[in-house]
Amino acid sequence: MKRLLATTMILIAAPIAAAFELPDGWYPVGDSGEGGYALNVGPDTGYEGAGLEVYGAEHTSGQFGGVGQSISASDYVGKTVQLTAYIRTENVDDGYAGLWFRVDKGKDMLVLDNMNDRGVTGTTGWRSYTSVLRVDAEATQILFGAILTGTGRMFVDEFAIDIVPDDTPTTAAYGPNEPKNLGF
Ligand SMILES: [Ca+2]
Repeated sequence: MKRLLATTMILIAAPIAAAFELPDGWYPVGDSGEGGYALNVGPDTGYEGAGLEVYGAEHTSGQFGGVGQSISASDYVGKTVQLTAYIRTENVDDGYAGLWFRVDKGKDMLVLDNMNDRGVTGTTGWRSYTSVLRVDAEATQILFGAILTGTGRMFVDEFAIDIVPDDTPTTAAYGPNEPKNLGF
């Protein structure tokens, strides 16, 4: 009887002790996980059905948590590419919620947009956000996801990556097209 009880307890305890697993393709970034930002996919926490929740109540500036995914750049080289996702926030303070979108060549980062110039703060309803980057002809990898810095709760859902017309304004700082004040 004692032995049976012990076995039953292990069976009950196992799912609680098991680490939360993100859906295939996604990985945690920054200070996510034990002792850091909590990640959870709820069946009805998304813009449509399931969505990701990132919770950082105990955290302060300088820390961030969230998710990422990496894909080959091969289908996107030489193109202008738009990342879209829906974000909702609750009490985001001392930081922001946003998408992150990055293009790499091998181990080198070519360009990054992490929405630090236009992040979502406070409590907001579902809204679509975009990030637009040019994918260099020599790019090898595209990385994207969502992050929360500071405190509060972010919900994110329905990511999409689309090739857009080349005249679509980008959201990363490549610098101005024309030089300025060359003669002072
Ligand atoms: Ca969803």
